[in-house]
Amino acid sequence: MNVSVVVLVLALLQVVVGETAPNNPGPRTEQCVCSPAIYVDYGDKKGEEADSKVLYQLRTQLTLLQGSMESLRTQQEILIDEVSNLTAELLKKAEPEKPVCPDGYVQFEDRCFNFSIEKKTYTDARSACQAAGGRLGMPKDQLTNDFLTNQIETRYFAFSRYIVWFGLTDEVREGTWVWEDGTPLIGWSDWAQGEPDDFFNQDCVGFGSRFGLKWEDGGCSLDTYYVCETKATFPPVDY
Ligand SMILES: [Ca+2]
Ligand SMILES: [Ca+2]
Repeated sequence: MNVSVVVLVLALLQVVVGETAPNNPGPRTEQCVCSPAIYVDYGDKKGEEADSKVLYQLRTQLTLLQGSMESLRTQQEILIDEVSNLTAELLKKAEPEKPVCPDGYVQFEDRCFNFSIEKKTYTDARSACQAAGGRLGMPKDQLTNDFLTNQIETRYFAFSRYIVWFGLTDEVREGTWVWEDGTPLIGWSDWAQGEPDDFFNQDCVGFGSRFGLKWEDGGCSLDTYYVCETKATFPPVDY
């Protein structure tokens, strides 16, 4: 029996032992599962060396491929995140822009209101509102009036007695009430019981705390709180 035949017999014995003893798999059995195609020749040492070389190369390639796959997975995750961000940005840009209020103002529909911290005469309050780009507030309807009185209740609740000027006066002609935008008071109003009474020439109007924030006329020279309004505007487009 020459050397090649001995090696072949030993190899066959090893395979048989590996198959009949699954609890003790030899290294050969494991290698055969990994890549049986490489065992092309057990006839001599040279063949085994060649097989080991091929196996080594295949394992190296496998490691490289696994690395590439991991890298691709990472890139895929990054791309998914980017797509998600871009989609959100597009959706945001597709939304119709809404008018907004300047800082310090609260919005009601398309109007913005600011409630003073300091007290001023009616004339000075009017000037302050105009200087801020607006005018004294005008509660021309029930909904606007309710919004303003609710705001006032939360802001000035600590004070026992106050008036909050808004933009309505009869200073030009007694008994003819005119809003700050020059339109006459017609239709809906919210005068307190017994008001307006022009008591000692009262020509300016505000929400009166002693009347549950219903309207009262007061002396225009009274220093008290006031409410300004301005229009809500569309924010500048961000290209
Ligand atoms: Ca009057
Ligand atoms: Ca009065």
